[in-house]
Amino acid sequence: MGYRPVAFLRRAVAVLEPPPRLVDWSLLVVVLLETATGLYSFTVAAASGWPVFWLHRILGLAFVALLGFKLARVRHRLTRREHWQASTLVSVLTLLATLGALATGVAWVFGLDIRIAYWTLLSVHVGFGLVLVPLVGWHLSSRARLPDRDDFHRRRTTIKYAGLLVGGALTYRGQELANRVLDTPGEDRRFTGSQPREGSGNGSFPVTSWVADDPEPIDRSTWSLTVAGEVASPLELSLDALAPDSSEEALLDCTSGWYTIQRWRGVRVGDLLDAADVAEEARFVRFVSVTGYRWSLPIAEARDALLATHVGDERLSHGHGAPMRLVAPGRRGFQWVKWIHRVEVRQRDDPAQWLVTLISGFE
Ligand SMILES: Nc1nc2c(c(=O)[nH]1)N[C@H]1C(S)=C(S)[C@@H](COP(=O)(O)O)O[C@H]1N2
Ligand SMILES: [Mo]
Repeated sequence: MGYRPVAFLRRAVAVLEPPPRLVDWSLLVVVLLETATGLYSFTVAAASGWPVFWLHRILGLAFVALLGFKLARVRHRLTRREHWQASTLVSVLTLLATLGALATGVAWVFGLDIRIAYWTLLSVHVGFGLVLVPLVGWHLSSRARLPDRDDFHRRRTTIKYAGLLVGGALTYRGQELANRVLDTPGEDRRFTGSQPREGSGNGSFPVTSWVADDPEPIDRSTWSLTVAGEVASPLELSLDALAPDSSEEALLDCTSGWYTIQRWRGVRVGDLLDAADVAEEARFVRFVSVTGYRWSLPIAEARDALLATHVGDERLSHGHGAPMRLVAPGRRGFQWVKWIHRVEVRQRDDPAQWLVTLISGFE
């Protein structure tokens, strides 16, 4: 007893462990792929996009094995003082960021729902991931050896990597099974990983702003909505001139890791566009916040979207975007622009919006 699991582990390691230099470069490749899939997943709102989340999870778990191989090989450089050098500090920081990213990722899948200061555990995970990229680059620049030809061209190596990925997929399945058996809160996550916020109205879901957007409450008596751009008759409407008579249930899924289903009420964008008489060349509709934050939707999709003044039969609170916010079903939360004061009909898409959402609100 006790001996067998150890022997089994040894054999598993022998089967799965790639040559050392390949382990190092694989760690880099996985960090880059995790960054790419992680960032890309922020834009995915439709259930058909599930593969990117799965890939991110499988690679993350394969990373645990690769890191284990690496640490087993280099641990003396960390534990023996005589091996310490300047680059050891970078190695230790890289290791800490890696462990932080892995631990928060795994804890998130189990449904651990704590906040660290203002941030959800998922946002902390993203933070660790983003600092990891420059750290890994720095770490490699001081230590990297290019792989040898002998490291490639081997069927065995291919089998090892396939084994790592299959192992990652099975481990993730196992973690999901554990969620079900142990009835953890992780079981309620959407395919995006987001956890539910139950209830209806302003108080039932968090106020979330992206980086620095935080305007003063808007004066309802002086606010107006402008509809302009590729239209024959531009509009400027006060709050009293708007009839919030369309309503719809829609799911808001924030990339910081929560979602809520609410009944939203307001003005259908298509009705506004008809009133303004849209030109034939129009292709996109841009929704602009008083803070400068903005997002564009293709015109057909925009027509179906709602400019909400109410949520769950309550008037929108300031934090949730009063007097008017975009409700864009099938889009991630960061595209649901709050505190809207302009709707611009345009011929072209707006790539700069990606940058603007990050920097709006900074003086
Ligand atoms: N103007 C503006 N709109 C915004 C944001 C922002 O920072 N500024 N944050 C977005 C993000 S990240 C999300 S998830 C939703 C959150 O809406 P809520 O604060 O009502 O929950 O609003 C979006 N709309
Ligand atoms: Mo968000």
